Amino acid sequence: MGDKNIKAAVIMGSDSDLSTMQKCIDTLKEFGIQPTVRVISAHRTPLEAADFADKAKENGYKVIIAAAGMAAHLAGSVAGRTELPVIGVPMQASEGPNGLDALLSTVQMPPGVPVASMAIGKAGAKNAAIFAAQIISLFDEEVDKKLKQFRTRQTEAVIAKDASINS
Ligand code: RP5
Repeated sequence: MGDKNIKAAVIMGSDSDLSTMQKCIDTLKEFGIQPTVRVISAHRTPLEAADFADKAKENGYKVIIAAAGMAAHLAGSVAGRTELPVIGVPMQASEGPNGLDALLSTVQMPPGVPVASMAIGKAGAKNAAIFAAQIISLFDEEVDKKLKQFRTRQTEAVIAKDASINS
């Protein structure tokens, strides 16, 4: 592994997270970022998770997006093994706590090892991609341009809706 042109990795604890994380992958592609996508679990494949984290920087990634549900330790365990920025996306995998379990597991990192935690589910998946693009835009002009265009389109769409409601 290690295509130096691939700047972002999207990892998730289970293939059952993919339907939610597809929003993240699609949004990254809209910004011209082709991510590596992997199913890696902090609990079920801990050695693979450690190996991925240990080699992520030398493999050329600039940012890692890690999604997991229930006791969501993936983002945190990866963050503990790399200096790369790690964005966590809590998945709504359990029936009881509705993703609150994953949110708290993702966001409540001990001081010294931060994870940028997004919202639960699809909103978090989309925002993770935008946040990753914001990081990459600091050194990639094409992504920066696409990010500005996205913001303009988003603003114009809301203004148009406001105008149509009042017309
Ligand atoms: C987590 O457990 C995964 O990220 C997933 O959200 C949840 C349930 O996994 P499956 O039982 O659907 O594989 O590790």
